[in-house]
Amino acid sequence: MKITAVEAIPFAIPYVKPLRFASGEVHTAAHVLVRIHTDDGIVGVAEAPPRPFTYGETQAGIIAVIGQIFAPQLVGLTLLEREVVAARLARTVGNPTAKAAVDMAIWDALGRSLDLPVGDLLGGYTDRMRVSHMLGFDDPAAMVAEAERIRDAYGITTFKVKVGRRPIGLDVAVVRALREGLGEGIELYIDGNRGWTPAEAADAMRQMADLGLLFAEELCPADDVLGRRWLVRQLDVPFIADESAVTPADVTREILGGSATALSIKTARTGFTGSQRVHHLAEGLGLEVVIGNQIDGQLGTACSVAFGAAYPLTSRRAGELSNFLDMRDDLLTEPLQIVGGELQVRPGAGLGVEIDADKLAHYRQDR
Ligand code: MUC
Ligand code: MG
Repeated sequence: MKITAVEAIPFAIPYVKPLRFASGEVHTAAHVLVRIHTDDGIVGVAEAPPRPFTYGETQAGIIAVIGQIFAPQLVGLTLLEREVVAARLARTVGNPTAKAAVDMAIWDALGRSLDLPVGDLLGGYTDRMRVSHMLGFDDPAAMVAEAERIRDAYGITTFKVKVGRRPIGLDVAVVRALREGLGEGIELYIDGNRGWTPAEAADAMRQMADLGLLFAEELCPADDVLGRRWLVRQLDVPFIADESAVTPADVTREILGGSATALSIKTARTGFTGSQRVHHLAEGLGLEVVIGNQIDGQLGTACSVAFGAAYPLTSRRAGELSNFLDMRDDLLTEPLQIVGGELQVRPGAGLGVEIDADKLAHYRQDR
């Protein structure tokens, strides 16, 4: 079970329609496929989605840090030495999605070596999750039409609405149109990606007070600690920390400081090992948790659902597991299927997925 090589392969798959939100937009899934090879011939996989506007990582930077810094530190370790891996990766600051992909590819390789699903190794609570779909910026009619299409095609009834940075009246009109168009039976929450000031956020939340929001997520800049505390104190729905609470230490600071009351856990940035730490902390603190999406492809989504389904806390709420629906294609031999509003965990060893060699050859950017 010794690690012999760590590969970082750039690939790019276009989106059918771009996703736009307050801190950026995504037109192409220009991600990095990470492959961990062992001396038994096992190969574990995971993907890193660069999000320069959130973490400062780029595709070239992820490839460089894995190739130049992480790979030499990991070759020779066994798949069971995951805490040694975590400690070595932690010597380098930042680079969350690069570290997460390395960690998850090691878990995948471990599961394949033991012939056990990763979800069972993590916690084995359930085999599926309800799915929440993210609606990017558009006008109200287009966002309602998109939500109806997603509900009718996949049975999804939970929607996260992107807000912030554009006129508040437009965001409020979108949420109102969704509630009126899709009815009381759907769950709605908003994500501002740091796009409002605390006063703007308070105003917007007042205007949406009758719309039955489930949560509000990262409405204003994380650095505005006092403003966020002021905002959170006046809200009557949980306030989710996303970009502002990536590590367990961030979680402690945000929650105990009163500037958030719930958490987004994204395996794309904390892997399985770090996400376990955040999960256990959230459980101890009694927080609501949502499995978030770093605008992942199907491989990243397979990781999210494997982790989310592993625990009662993370599988309780609908997880954000559907961004891949906006991509033109993907890398897996068997595409993930959302049916009846749910995504099942793949049953096979490791993550239970295989990379399609022809698709990888077509989309990889290094050959
Ligand atoms: C989200 O929940 O914010 C958009 C930016 C990012 O970092 O993640 C996505 C989704
Ligand atoms: Mg968010």
